[in-house]
Amino acid sequence: MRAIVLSTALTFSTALSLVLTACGPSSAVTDARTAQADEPQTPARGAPVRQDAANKADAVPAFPEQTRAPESKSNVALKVETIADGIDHPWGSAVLPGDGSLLVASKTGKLWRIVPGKAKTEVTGVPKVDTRSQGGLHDVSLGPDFMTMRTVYLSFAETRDGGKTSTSLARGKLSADNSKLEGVQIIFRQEPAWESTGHFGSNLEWDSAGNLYLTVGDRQVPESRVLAQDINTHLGKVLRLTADGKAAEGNPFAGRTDAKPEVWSYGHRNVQGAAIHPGTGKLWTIEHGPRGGDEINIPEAGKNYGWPVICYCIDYPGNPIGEGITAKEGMEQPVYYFDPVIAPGDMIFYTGNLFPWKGDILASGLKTRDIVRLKLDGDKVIGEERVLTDQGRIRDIVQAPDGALYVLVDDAGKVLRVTPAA
Ligand SMILES: [Ca+2]
Repeated sequence: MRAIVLSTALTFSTALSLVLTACGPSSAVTDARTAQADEPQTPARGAPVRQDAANKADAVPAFPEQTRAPESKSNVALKVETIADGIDHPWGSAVLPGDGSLLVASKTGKLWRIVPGKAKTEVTGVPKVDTRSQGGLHDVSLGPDFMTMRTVYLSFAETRDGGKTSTSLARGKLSADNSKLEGVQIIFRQEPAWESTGHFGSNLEWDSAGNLYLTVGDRQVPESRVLAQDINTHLGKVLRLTADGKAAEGNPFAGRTDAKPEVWSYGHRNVQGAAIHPGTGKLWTIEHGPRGGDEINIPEAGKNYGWPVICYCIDYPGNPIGEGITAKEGMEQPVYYFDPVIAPGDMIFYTGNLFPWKGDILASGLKTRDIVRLKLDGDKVIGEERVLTDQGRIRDIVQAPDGALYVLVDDAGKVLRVTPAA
């Protein structure tokens, strides 16, 4: 975009000079030329990773860094080891303290404990999950009290009355031998439940105060997706809950009779990935768009992230979403968007020392079958690279204590340990 803007400005300036020249010698011409010569040269933006046509051909980014950042190659050769296989669509993971082992949730409703170098073992006691379509056991997260109480949280698709479903949240205590969850209770249910098996979200992230962000999708069908704009529902929202599954203190709509107190931010489509920024402590999210419009946002209290009113996307049949607009007063712009989409399963901020990627976002591309590395300058994306491009649909990434990456590959049913090749 910047190159186009510059060339437009140059054309205009040249035309202005010609007009002025046609009117005879003038000091204004000299002044204009001098100013042009003295202007600092904007460094050329490198080519982006994707250079094919966008789905939303008429979209103009709100700022130059909002999409298609220049490719930024780190040229790290990767060593890939399979530490578990035979997992039917692994979805979410959590690293256990101590030995670098992890819990892995699978779409089919099973929870596994993986110890690198050993056979995987099943953790029993998982609540019954609705596995149809996009349902399943989704995320797994250790409670802030895990070291003393061994509390584990699970987000999942639950069958509700009348054939409806919801995103629900359960917690239980992981037994000392890591073989089962005990005393499992469902502590939160998305309302209203909906007759749909799509767009559940759902990612779990803890803030530094011990509150839990749960992302919940718009439930996919036309009748439900408009409710992403209705703060009196849990559809298409980021929710902020206590460790007991109640509305967290200080939530933006607390005390209102026309809003759900659990809502943190709204106007989201289907947020399956989220991470806390290691420097600012703020929540960042990554959500699925339809054709175009995958977004990274920094959801702030009470703010509206636009879906399904604004979007850098078109709908699957090719028609516009709503009025086909990308910006509106009172609605937040994404920090970054992808068109074409990557279909993001999750994101992390890399904080280790093994890779030269400290502070970068690593996002999993289900559709692009890779990891999308985004280099940041503050809140702006300034570079993009695709890594681990030969393993399959990447669902989830988690950082091991030693800085290695554990990567869940959806279609291959594997958990990989990825490190730099020696
Ligand atoms: Ca948005």
